[in-house]
Amino acid sequence: MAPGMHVVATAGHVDHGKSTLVRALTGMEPDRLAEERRRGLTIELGYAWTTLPSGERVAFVDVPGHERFIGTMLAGVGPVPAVMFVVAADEGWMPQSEEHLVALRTLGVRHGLLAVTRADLADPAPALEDARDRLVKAGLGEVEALAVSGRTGQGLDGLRAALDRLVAALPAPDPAAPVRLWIDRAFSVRGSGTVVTGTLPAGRVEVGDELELDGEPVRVRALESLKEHVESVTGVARVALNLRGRIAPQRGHALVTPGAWTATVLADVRVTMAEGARGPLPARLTAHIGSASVPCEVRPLGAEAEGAAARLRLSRPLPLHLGDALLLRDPGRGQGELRVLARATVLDVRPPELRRRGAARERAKALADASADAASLLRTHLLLRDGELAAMGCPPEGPPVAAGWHADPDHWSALSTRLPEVVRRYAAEHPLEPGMPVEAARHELGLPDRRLVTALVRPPLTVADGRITTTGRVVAGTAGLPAPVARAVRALLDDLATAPFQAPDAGRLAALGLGPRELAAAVRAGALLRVAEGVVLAPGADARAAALLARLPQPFTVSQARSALGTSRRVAVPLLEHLDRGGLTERVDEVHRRCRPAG
Ligand SMILES: Nc1nc2c(ncn2[C@@H]2O[C@H](COP(=O)(O)OP(=O)(O)OP(=O)(O)O)[C@@H](O)[C@H]2O)c(=O)[nH]1
Ligand SMILES: [Mg+2]
Repeated sequence: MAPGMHVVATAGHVDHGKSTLVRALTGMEPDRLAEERRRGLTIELGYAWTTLPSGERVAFVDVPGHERFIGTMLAGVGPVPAVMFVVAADEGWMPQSEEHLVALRTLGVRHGLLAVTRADLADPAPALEDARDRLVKAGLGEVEALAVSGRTGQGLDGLRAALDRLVAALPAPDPAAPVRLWIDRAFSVRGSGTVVTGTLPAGRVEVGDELELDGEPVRVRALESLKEHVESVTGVARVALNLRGRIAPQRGHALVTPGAWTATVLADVRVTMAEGARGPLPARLTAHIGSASVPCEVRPLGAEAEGAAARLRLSRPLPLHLGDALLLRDPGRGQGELRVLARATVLDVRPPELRRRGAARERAKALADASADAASLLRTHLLLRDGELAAMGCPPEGPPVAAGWHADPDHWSALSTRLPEVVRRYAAEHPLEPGMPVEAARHELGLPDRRLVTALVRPPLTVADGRITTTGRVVAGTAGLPAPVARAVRALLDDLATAPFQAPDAGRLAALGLGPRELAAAVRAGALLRVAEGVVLAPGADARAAALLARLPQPFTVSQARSALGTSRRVAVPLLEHLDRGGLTERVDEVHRRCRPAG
């Protein structure tokens, strides 16, 4: 395989040496603006890259640490999967160290390492120990911590090796994922038109592709990655796209695969307060996702206790999927106050209107039990098409009930009970007609497609010549679990909805308070699937994995399986062994497996 590319963002307090370290590692200048060099301060996002000892390439998005530029910092970190957290040995933990860490935690960044820099100025040991504890507690996993100096070069070889280990442990993103490229820079180049840059988190972009920007079609004329012309690029990658279209791109807008996302100003979310933040949330906040920062209104839907469900109204549409995490920030707060307030996990991107009295409360109850998946969506929307589910980021979990339609099982069985009654009544009222027209039944049942009616026909009903004549699901649940465990499991399931095979690591489990006993209870309740010691996935992930693996050329290797599933070896190896045990896959030889035919 060609050497991969990885993207790592910096984070840390102002002046702690982020840019100096990036410069020392890459030989490139992340602070490009004259003003930045004059003031010795990062203002805009900086970009620099290098080749690691293994041959893998890593691009850094260097963020500003000054508290005034927190919006820019979030835009840089937003689409990036891993972070190099920088703390100065001579200053130790500072307010923006804390704010950046809260932001990373809230955004769900779970991979990183710690560089305690300026180690030539002070003994790095105290800062190192303190900062490492904080990062581990924040769910960044088994954080490697290194003392370095961007000035003398001390520790840089060790840091390069640690970066190699960090990127090797990152889950492989899905190359078939729909594209959502959050723009972080946009400019015009004389002679070639509009250019945008961003971090492509997953999926693939090719020269000639048609993408969409705020609903407008755009064509990719040319493509660069790390200043090299390329024909195609697969995430994770830094990319620059030369675009054709009637567009004026800006930071915070996204280029997306047409039809694969839902652009919405309304979203129903589950609010999780950030570490140290207290509710209630102010009604007006700024929502951050990717490189976007958008003013929004927050409407709590129920009493706080009911799972903190809320409806967000964004000031402009954003392309969203269920399971997306938005960071909510209060831009009005002053110095020293906690400004990162909460994570909002998207649970619906086409929320129903709340007109009746008590509708908001009921909605809050429904959302308290919802996860970011097709089953939860169907409980609200009852019937959805394949394409609608895809645009909401929820691949259907079972076969369609009819021609690309998916139904909530309860709703579907209620309909199949109602249809014979409706047909009987029609026959009684129209004794001379040879049965009930399918169209009349569709209208009576309030269905959007006649094919749904015919799919509901079963003996003793039959359908012929467009007329119907006469002659009932289990979702494993968190319901029986203690409330804190149920909540923690739902948070995991939210994570897994977007990345179904990226099992939470020990740090994440610990951060959620899920120890061996809690996990065992959740597995017994059928709320989680245990693949191996400490490796859990959503129920049904094994069948889903088998279905994905069946599409690979057979037989396949662990590494092919790993990239098809978008995960790491830590998960892929035990998952394959689990599938072997379940008879879904079998070993062919030392390195190959194949899927076993069903039955
Ligand atoms: N002695 C010493 N000085 C350093 C080291 N790293 C950075 N500095 C100095 O610390 C100051 C700040 O460094 P920067 O790299 O600009 O810090 P930064 O974290 O990028 O700052 P912002 O981007 O504004 O948040 C500069 O004067 C650097 O020369 C180091 O390892 N040793
Ligand atoms: Mg800097």
